[in-house]
Amino acid sequence: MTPTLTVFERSPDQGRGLARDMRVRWALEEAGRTCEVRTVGFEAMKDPAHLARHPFGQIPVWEEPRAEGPPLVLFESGAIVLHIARDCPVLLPADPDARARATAWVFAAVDTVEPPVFDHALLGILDCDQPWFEVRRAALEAAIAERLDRLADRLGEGEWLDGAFSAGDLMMVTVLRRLNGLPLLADRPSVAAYVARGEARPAFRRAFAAQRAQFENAG
Ligand code: GTB
Repeated sequence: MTPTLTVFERSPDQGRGLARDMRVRWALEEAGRTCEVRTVGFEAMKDPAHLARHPFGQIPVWEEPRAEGPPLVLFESGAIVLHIARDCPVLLPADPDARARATAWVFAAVDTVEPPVFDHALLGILDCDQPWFEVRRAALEAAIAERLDRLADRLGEGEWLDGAFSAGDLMMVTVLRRLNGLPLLADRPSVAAYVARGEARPAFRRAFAAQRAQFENAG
């Protein structure tokens, strides 16, 4: 019984793999699993049928059929990635302490690093004409710089945040990819190299190609 992942019908990121289904697609590839893809348009995201799957009318949504009873329906990309990771030692190691630390990095990605990074991206799209734009941009860039400096400290000479690659790295790389091309990232070569290492993984490349093909086929 194949699970279903619901994604944007036509992602506003133009196939750059920045929407939050990308992290789920990548986790699936790392785990050697497949899924059906269901697409949803912007209007349909707020229809009762989609709201029944996702309380906030967003993507991604994960649906996993059960032999008996209703399917498991999950929202929140971090929760979906952790669910997929449960049975995948590449994403969550067997050692309980290493597993707990990898989980902490998943939360760090979505709760500590993603907010200023995403707000910075939204600011550039929505608020360029606001009189307070420059002040807000400076504040967000300072917040992002601080997070990146601490990540650089933690990475040191290492390849990944806590020894072997894990779901924590997968989530962190998907968050930091939004900074590709910006001095904020380029000025921190060890963090930029960390992002590039994630993007070079075969599983990332397969997931990226799949979402790009879907975007192109959507016309
Ligand atoms: N915390 C939730 C999670 O991690 O799953 C956040 C989910 C979320 O924000 N989903 C967005 C969504 O459904 C898509 S990913 N938005 C529609 C809505 O809220 O009505 C966010 C996103 C959107 C667009 C780009 N882009 O164009 O680059 C990147 C990321």
